[in-house]
Amino acid sequence: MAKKDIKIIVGLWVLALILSALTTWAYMISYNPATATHGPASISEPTTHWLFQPASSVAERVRTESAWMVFIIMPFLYGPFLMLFYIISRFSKSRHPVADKPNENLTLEVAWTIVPALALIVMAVPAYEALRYMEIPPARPDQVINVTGAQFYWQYELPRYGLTTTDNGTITIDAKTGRATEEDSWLHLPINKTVLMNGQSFQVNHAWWVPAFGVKFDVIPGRINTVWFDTKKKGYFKGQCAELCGTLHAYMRIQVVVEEEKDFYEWVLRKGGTIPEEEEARVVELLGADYRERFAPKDGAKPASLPAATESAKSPVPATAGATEATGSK
Ligand SMILES: [Cu+2]
Repeated sequence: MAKKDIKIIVGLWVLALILSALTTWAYMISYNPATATHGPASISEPTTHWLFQPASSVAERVRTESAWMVFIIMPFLYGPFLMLFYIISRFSKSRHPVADKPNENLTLEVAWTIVPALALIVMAVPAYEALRYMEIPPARPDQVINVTGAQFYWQYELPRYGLTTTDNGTITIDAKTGRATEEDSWLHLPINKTVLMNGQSFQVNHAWWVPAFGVKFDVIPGRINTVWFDTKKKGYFKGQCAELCGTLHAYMRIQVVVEEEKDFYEWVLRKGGTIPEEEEARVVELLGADYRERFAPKDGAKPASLPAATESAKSPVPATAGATEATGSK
């Protein structure tokens, strides 16, 4: 191999680095400016992509780390391919009829072992930090939600407001308003708050997964798993049960509405929730002193929840609860 070839190969590796930087840049600017600051404005709008429109700090963190990974990994894809194309053309039979005698190059062999190993270490550090960030919930979360997976619906409990709501996955779009008639039974969250989520299940395993929040966690009978995220964007965020849990697994959709604090309190009151003393002043400020009369749920207006779910949710799930025991003989 001539000196010139070595220069060209080094040049190709520099090109590979530039291409990687361009790929990462293209990846990072792939926000849709129309929806970058908020999620879908109604449930009938398409889902925003978690990678391009993260709606929580956790999802943002995941996105930043993955862009960093792309930057580190791509040279290992571009570099060998560029070299391969160059070598195929440079050392073809017509241009290089007599093959070089194969020989060893210790420096090169050490380099191509150490460089990828270093790349793995460089990737592991921010990945571990991101993991820590995701795993350690805030000490004083603004909202605590207890989610329970069931065959085949989701039940949310907001203990602070004495509120339980059941989302059975159905979405009926009202042609006039373009909104779903079930909206009140979905999980509602106020914007710019930290949320701690405790998940459990009866019967079988499920997984609560809302990509825009960067959250996916297993909910398992007999234990409580916890995740956290914050609500950085208003809108309708969709998710799905991500653990094959039975015949209607595909219908265990998840809908989360992130809205202004005022709208959130209105929802709490419409659902028959109570406002804790320490939040009273804030609610009066947002909704007016007569909020109790104005937003009290009318008789019969309380959305019916599935009785089986409510009963089981009240009693703690026994550690040994099997499918037959939890479903009971109903
Ligand atoms: Cu499920």
